Amino acid sequence: MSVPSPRTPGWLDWYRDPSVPAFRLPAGTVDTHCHVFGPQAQFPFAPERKYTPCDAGKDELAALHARLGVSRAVVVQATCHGADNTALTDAVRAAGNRARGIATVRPDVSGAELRALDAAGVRGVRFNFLRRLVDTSPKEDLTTIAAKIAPLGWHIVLYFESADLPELEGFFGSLPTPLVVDHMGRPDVTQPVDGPQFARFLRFVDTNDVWVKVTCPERLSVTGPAALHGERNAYTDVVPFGRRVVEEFGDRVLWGTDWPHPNLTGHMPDDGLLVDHVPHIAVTPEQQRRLLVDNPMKLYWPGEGV
Ligand code: 0GY
Repeated sequence: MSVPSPRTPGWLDWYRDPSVPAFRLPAGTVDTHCHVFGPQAQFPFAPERKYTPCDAGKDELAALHARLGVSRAVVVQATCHGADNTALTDAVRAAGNRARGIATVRPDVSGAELRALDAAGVRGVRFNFLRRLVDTSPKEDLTTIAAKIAPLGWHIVLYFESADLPELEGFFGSLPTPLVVDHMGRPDVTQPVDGPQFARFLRFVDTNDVWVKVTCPERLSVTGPAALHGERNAYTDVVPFGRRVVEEFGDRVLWGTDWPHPNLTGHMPDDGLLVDHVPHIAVTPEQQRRLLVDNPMKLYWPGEGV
Protein backbone atom coordinates (compact mmCIF):
# COMPACT_ATOMS: atom_id res chain seq x y z
CA MET A 1 0.00 0.00 0.00
CA SER A 2 1.36 3.43 -0.93
CA VAL A 3 2.17 6.02 1.73
CA PRO A 4 -0.05 9.12 1.38
CA SER A 5 1.82 12.28 0.29
CA PRO A 6 1.99 15.07 2.88
CA ARG A 7 -0.13 18.07 2.00
CA THR A 8 1.47 21.25 0.64
CA PRO A 9 2.88 23.38 3.48
CA GLY A 10 0.76 26.41 4.34
CA TRP A 11 -2.27 25.02 2.56
CA LEU A 12 -5.37 25.38 4.72
CA ASP A 13 -7.80 22.58 5.43
CA TRP A 14 -11.51 23.17 4.71
CA TYR A 15 -13.70 24.63 7.43
CA ARG A 16 -15.04 21.82 9.59
CA ASP A 17 -18.10 23.27 11.27
CA PRO A 18 -19.76 25.81 8.94
CA SER A 19 -22.46 28.16 10.18
CA VAL A 20 -26.03 27.67 9.10
CA PRO A 21 -26.57 30.52 6.62
CA ALA A 22 -28.92 33.35 7.58
CA PHE A 23 -29.92 33.52 3.90
CA ARG A 24 -32.19 30.61 3.00
CA LEU A 25 -31.22 29.20 -0.36
CA PRO A 26 -34.29 28.62 -2.55
CA ALA A 27 -35.48 25.04 -3.06
CA GLY A 28 -33.55 23.41 -5.88
CA THR A 29 -30.35 25.46 -5.44
CA VAL A 30 -27.40 24.17 -7.48
CA ASP A 31 -23.75 24.49 -6.43
CA THR A 32 -22.11 24.72 -9.87
CA HIS A 33 -18.52 24.85 -8.63
CA CYS A 34 -17.24 22.36 -6.11
CA HIS A 35 -14.49 19.77 -6.12
CA VAL A 36 -13.60 16.47 -4.53
CA PHE A 37 -10.05 15.64 -3.42
CA GLY A 38 -9.50 11.91 -3.13
CA PRO A 39 -9.70 10.46 -0.58
CA GLN A 40 -6.09 9.89 -1.47
CA ALA A 41 -6.00 6.24 -0.37
CA GLN A 42 -8.79 5.44 -2.84
CA PHE A 43 -8.15 8.01 -5.58
CA PRO A 44 -4.43 8.93 -5.64
CA PHE A 45 -3.49 12.45 -6.74
CA ALA A 46 -1.85 13.00 -10.13
CA PRO A 47 1.97 12.92 -10.29
CA GLU A 48 2.02 16.22 -12.24
CA ARG A 49 -0.09 18.12 -9.63
CA LYS A 50 1.03 21.51 -8.30
CA TYR A 51 -0.28 20.98 -4.78
CA THR A 52 -1.27 18.14 -2.47
CA PRO A 53 -4.52 18.87 -0.66
CA CYS A 54 -6.14 17.29 2.36
CA ASP A 55 -8.82 14.71 1.62
CA ALA A 56 -12.24 16.14 0.78
CA GLY A 57 -14.44 13.35 -0.47
CA LYS A 58 -17.97 12.99 -1.75
CA ASP A 59 -19.50 12.18 1.64
CA GLU A 60 -18.15 15.37 3.17
CA LEU A 61 -19.37 17.34 0.16
CA ALA A 62 -22.86 15.84 0.55
CA ALA A 63 -22.86 16.72 4.26
CA LEU A 64 -21.92 20.31 3.48
CA HIS A 65 -24.68 20.61 0.89
CA ALA A 66 -27.24 19.24 3.34
CA ARG A 67 -26.17 21.80 5.94
CA LEU A 68 -26.28 24.73 3.51
CA GLY A 69 -29.55 23.71 1.81
CA VAL A 70 -28.03 22.92 -1.60
CA SER A 71 -29.99 20.40 -3.74
CA ARG A 72 -27.68 19.65 -6.67
CA ALA A 73 -24.02 19.92 -7.53
CA VAL A 74 -21.65 20.30 -10.45
CA VAL A 75 -18.32 18.76 -9.48
CA VAL A 76 -15.38 20.32 -11.32
CA GLN A 77 -12.22 18.31 -11.85
CA ALA A 78 -9.43 19.83 -9.75
CA THR A 79 -5.90 20.01 -11.11
CA CYS A 80 -4.56 17.80 -8.29
CA HIS A 81 -6.29 14.86 -10.03
CA GLY A 82 -4.89 15.74 -13.49
CA ALA A 83 -6.85 13.99 -16.25
CA ASP A 84 -7.83 11.04 -14.06
CA ASN A 85 -11.53 11.71 -13.56
CA THR A 86 -12.33 8.66 -11.42
CA ALA A 87 -12.81 10.52 -8.10
CA LEU A 88 -15.07 12.95 -9.94
CA THR A 89 -17.19 10.34 -11.72
CA ASP A 90 -17.46 8.31 -8.52
CA ALA A 91 -18.86 11.37 -6.73
CA VAL A 92 -21.24 12.25 -9.57
CA ARG A 93 -22.56 8.71 -9.92
CA ALA A 94 -23.10 8.42 -6.17
CA ALA A 95 -25.35 11.49 -6.26
CA GLY A 96 -27.66 9.90 -8.82
CA ASN A 97 -29.27 12.48 -11.08
CA ARG A 98 -28.44 15.22 -8.56
CA ALA A 99 -24.90 15.87 -9.79
CA ARG A 100 -23.06 16.61 -13.01
CA GLY A 101 -19.34 16.74 -13.71
CA ILE A 102 -16.79 18.86 -15.53
CA ALA A 103 -13.82 16.74 -16.55
CA THR A 104 -10.24 17.28 -17.66
CA VAL A 105 -9.25 15.32 -20.75
CA ARG A 106 -6.17 15.08 -22.96
CA PRO A 107 -6.28 15.65 -26.72
CA ASP A 108 -5.91 11.92 -27.44
CA VAL A 109 -9.08 11.06 -25.49
CA SER A 110 -11.12 8.47 -27.39
CA GLY A 111 -14.76 8.64 -28.37
CA ALA A 112 -15.47 5.67 -26.11
CA GLU A 113 -13.89 7.44 -23.12
CA LEU A 114 -15.95 10.55 -23.78
CA ARG A 115 -19.16 8.52 -24.07
CA ALA A 116 -18.36 6.81 -20.76
CA LEU A 117 -17.82 10.20 -19.10
CA ASP A 118 -21.09 11.44 -20.57
CA ALA A 119 -22.93 8.39 -19.21
CA ALA A 120 -21.41 9.11 -15.79
CA GLY A 121 -22.90 12.63 -15.84
CA VAL A 122 -20.07 14.73 -17.28
CA ARG A 123 -21.32 17.71 -19.32
CA GLY A 124 -18.16 19.66 -20.03
CA VAL A 125 -14.40 20.03 -19.84
CA ARG A 126 -12.28 22.59 -18.05
CA PHE A 127 -9.52 24.58 -19.77
CA ASN A 128 -7.21 26.03 -17.14
CA PHE A 129 -4.84 28.91 -17.96
CA LEU A 130 -3.48 29.62 -14.48
CA ARG A 131 0.26 29.14 -14.63
CA ARG A 132 0.46 28.23 -10.97
CA LEU A 133 -1.92 25.30 -11.60
CA VAL A 134 -0.94 23.86 -14.98
CA ASP A 135 2.31 23.80 -16.98
CA THR A 136 1.01 24.78 -20.40
CA SER A 137 -2.25 24.74 -22.29
CA PRO A 138 -1.27 24.59 -25.99
CA LYS A 139 -4.12 26.00 -28.04
CA GLU A 140 -3.80 23.25 -30.67
CA ASP A 141 -4.48 20.67 -27.97
CA LEU A 142 -7.46 22.60 -26.65
CA THR A 143 -8.84 23.02 -30.16
CA THR A 144 -8.60 19.25 -30.66
CA ILE A 145 -10.42 18.60 -27.39
CA ALA A 146 -13.10 21.19 -28.19
CA ALA A 147 -13.82 19.55 -31.56
CA LYS A 148 -14.17 16.16 -29.87
CA ILE A 149 -16.53 17.25 -27.10
CA ALA A 150 -18.75 19.63 -29.10
CA PRO A 151 -20.86 16.84 -30.69
CA LEU A 152 -21.80 15.61 -27.21
CA GLY A 153 -23.52 18.94 -26.48
CA TRP A 154 -20.98 19.68 -23.74
CA HIS A 155 -19.56 23.08 -22.87
CA ILE A 156 -16.11 24.39 -21.94
CA VAL A 157 -15.30 25.85 -18.53
CA LEU A 158 -12.57 28.50 -18.68
CA TYR A 159 -10.32 29.40 -15.78
CA PHE A 160 -8.11 32.42 -16.47
CA GLU A 161 -6.92 35.67 -14.88
CA SER A 162 -8.42 38.93 -16.11
CA ALA A 163 -5.00 40.23 -17.16
CA ASP A 164 -4.79 37.38 -19.69
CA LEU A 165 -8.15 37.99 -21.35
CA PRO A 166 -6.84 40.31 -24.10
CA GLU A 167 -4.46 37.58 -25.26
CA LEU A 168 -7.00 34.78 -24.95
CA GLU A 169 -10.35 36.19 -26.01
CA GLY A 170 -9.84 35.65 -29.75
CA PHE A 171 -9.16 31.98 -29.06
CA PHE A 172 -12.15 31.74 -26.71
CA GLY A 173 -14.38 33.26 -29.39
CA SER A 174 -13.29 30.55 -31.83
CA LEU A 175 -14.40 27.67 -29.59
CA PRO A 176 -17.41 25.72 -30.87
CA THR A 177 -19.37 25.29 -27.62
CA PRO A 178 -20.97 27.47 -24.96
CA LEU A 179 -18.38 28.82 -22.51
CA VAL A 180 -18.60 29.02 -18.71
CA VAL A 181 -16.16 31.39 -17.00
CA ASP A 182 -14.92 30.61 -13.49
CA HIS A 183 -14.90 33.29 -10.81
CA MET A 184 -15.98 36.20 -13.05
CA GLY A 185 -12.71 35.90 -14.97
CA ARG A 186 -10.81 36.76 -11.78
CA PRO A 187 -11.02 40.57 -11.90
CA ASP A 188 -8.51 42.72 -10.07
CA VAL A 189 -11.00 44.20 -7.61
CA THR A 190 -8.66 47.06 -6.72
CA GLN A 191 -9.53 48.45 -10.16
CA PRO A 192 -12.87 50.24 -10.57
CA VAL A 193 -15.89 48.15 -11.52
CA ASP A 194 -16.43 50.73 -14.30
CA GLY A 195 -12.77 50.59 -15.35
CA PRO A 196 -11.36 49.24 -18.63
CA GLN A 197 -10.41 45.78 -17.35
CA PHE A 198 -13.86 44.78 -16.15
CA ALA A 199 -15.50 46.57 -19.09
CA ARG A 200 -13.50 44.33 -21.38
CA PHE A 201 -14.71 41.25 -19.54
CA LEU A 202 -18.34 42.39 -19.69
CA ARG A 203 -17.97 43.04 -23.42
CA PHE A 204 -16.53 39.56 -23.89
CA VAL A 205 -19.53 38.06 -22.08
CA ASP A 206 -21.96 40.22 -24.03
CA THR A 207 -20.60 39.30 -27.44
CA ASN A 208 -20.08 35.55 -26.95
CA ASP A 209 -22.07 32.53 -25.78
CA VAL A 210 -20.80 32.87 -22.21
CA TRP A 211 -22.11 31.98 -18.76
CA VAL A 212 -20.42 33.47 -15.70
CA LYS A 213 -19.84 31.95 -12.28
CA VAL A 214 -20.09 34.74 -9.73
CA THR A 215 -17.97 32.66 -7.38
CA CYS A 216 -14.94 32.94 -5.12
CA PRO A 217 -15.19 36.33 -3.45
CA GLU A 218 -12.77 34.88 -0.89
CA ARG A 219 -10.11 34.49 -3.62
CA LEU A 220 -10.71 37.86 -5.25
CA SER A 221 -11.06 40.05 -2.18
CA VAL A 222 -8.18 42.26 -1.10
CA THR A 223 -9.74 44.16 1.79
CA GLY A 224 -12.23 41.57 3.13
CA PRO A 225 -13.62 41.29 5.72
CA ALA A 226 -13.33 37.50 5.66
CA ALA A 227 -16.35 35.21 5.97
CA LEU A 228 -15.36 34.15 9.47
CA HIS A 229 -16.44 34.78 13.05
CA GLY A 230 -20.08 35.44 12.18
CA GLU A 231 -19.33 38.03 9.45
CA ARG A 232 -22.37 37.96 7.15
CA ASN A 233 -21.27 40.96 5.11
CA ALA A 234 -17.95 39.62 3.89
CA TYR A 235 -15.74 40.59 0.93
CA THR A 236 -17.43 43.94 0.35
CA ASP A 237 -14.82 44.92 -2.28
CA VAL A 238 -16.02 42.07 -4.52
CA VAL A 239 -19.74 42.87 -4.18
CA PRO A 240 -19.90 45.56 -6.93
CA PHE A 241 -18.36 43.13 -9.44
CA GLY A 242 -20.75 40.28 -8.66
CA ARG A 243 -23.71 42.60 -8.59
CA ARG A 244 -22.83 44.13 -11.96
CA VAL A 245 -22.66 40.71 -13.63
CA VAL A 246 -25.94 39.61 -12.03
CA GLU A 247 -27.65 42.83 -13.16
CA GLU A 248 -26.36 42.72 -16.74
CA PHE A 249 -26.50 38.98 -17.40
CA GLY A 250 -29.20 37.72 -15.04
CA ASP A 251 -30.03 34.72 -17.21
CA ARG A 252 -26.39 33.61 -17.65
CA VAL A 253 -25.02 33.73 -14.11
CA LEU A 254 -24.23 30.71 -11.93
CA TRP A 255 -23.30 30.33 -8.27
CA GLY A 256 -21.04 27.87 -6.47
CA THR A 257 -19.22 27.27 -3.22
CA ASP A 258 -15.75 26.33 -4.54
CA TRP A 259 -15.59 23.88 -1.63
CA PRO A 260 -13.06 22.63 -0.47
CA HIS A 261 -11.35 25.85 -1.60
CA PRO A 262 -8.07 24.68 -3.14
CA ASN A 263 -4.89 26.64 -2.55
CA LEU A 264 -6.00 29.03 0.14
CA THR A 265 -3.23 30.04 2.52
CA GLY A 266 -4.44 33.34 4.01
CA HIS A 267 -7.72 32.25 5.53
CA MET A 268 -10.31 29.52 5.00
CA PRO A 269 -13.87 30.84 4.80
CA ASP A 270 -16.82 29.52 6.77
CA ASP A 271 -19.00 28.10 3.97
CA GLY A 272 -22.21 29.10 5.76
CA LEU A 273 -21.11 32.74 5.85
CA LEU A 274 -20.12 32.51 2.18
CA VAL A 275 -23.76 31.68 1.36
CA ASP A 276 -24.66 34.94 3.07
CA HIS A 277 -22.67 36.75 0.35
CA VAL A 278 -25.36 35.74 -2.18
CA PRO A 279 -28.07 38.28 -1.28
CA HIS A 280 -25.48 41.07 -1.52
CA ILE A 281 -24.88 40.32 -5.21
CA ALA A 282 -28.31 38.95 -6.20
CA VAL A 283 -30.56 41.36 -4.45
CA THR A 284 -34.10 40.48 -5.53
CA PRO A 285 -35.84 37.11 -5.15
CA GLU A 286 -36.12 36.97 -8.96
CA GLN A 287 -32.33 37.46 -9.38
CA GLN A 288 -31.69 34.86 -6.70
CA ARG A 289 -33.98 32.27 -8.28
CA ARG A 290 -32.35 32.66 -11.68
CA LEU A 291 -28.81 32.56 -10.26
CA LEU A 292 -29.32 29.62 -7.93
CA VAL A 293 -31.95 27.46 -9.64
CA ASP A 294 -33.22 28.39 -13.11
CA ASN A 295 -29.93 29.09 -14.87
CA PRO A 296 -28.00 26.03 -13.65
CA MET A 297 -31.02 23.81 -14.32
CA LYS A 298 -31.16 25.10 -17.91
CA LEU A 299 -27.45 24.42 -18.44
CA TYR A 300 -27.03 21.12 -16.58
CA TRP A 301 -30.50 19.53 -16.44
CA PRO A 302 -32.22 20.95 -19.53
CA GLY A 303 -35.89 20.12 -19.71
CA GLU A 304 -36.04 18.79 -16.14
CA GLY A 305 -38.08 20.32 -13.34
CA VAL A 306 -36.66 21.15 -9.92
C1 0GY B 1 -10.79 26.82 -8.10
C2 0GY B 1 -9.51 27.41 -7.87
C3 0GY B 1 -8.26 26.94 -7.86
C4 0GY B 1 -7.80 25.64 -8.10
C5 0GY B 1 -8.38 24.71 -8.83
O1 0GY B 1 -8.34 22.79 -10.06
C6 0GY B 1 -7.76 23.44 -9.21
O2 0GY B 1 -6.70 23.10 -8.71
O3 0GY B 1 -9.58 24.89 -9.32
C7 0GY B 1 -7.23 27.92 -7.58
O4 0GY B 1 -6.16 27.54 -7.08
O5 0GY B 1 -7.44 29.12 -7.85
O6 0GY B 1 -11.42 27.11 -9.09
O7 0GY B 1 -11.32 26.09 -7.31
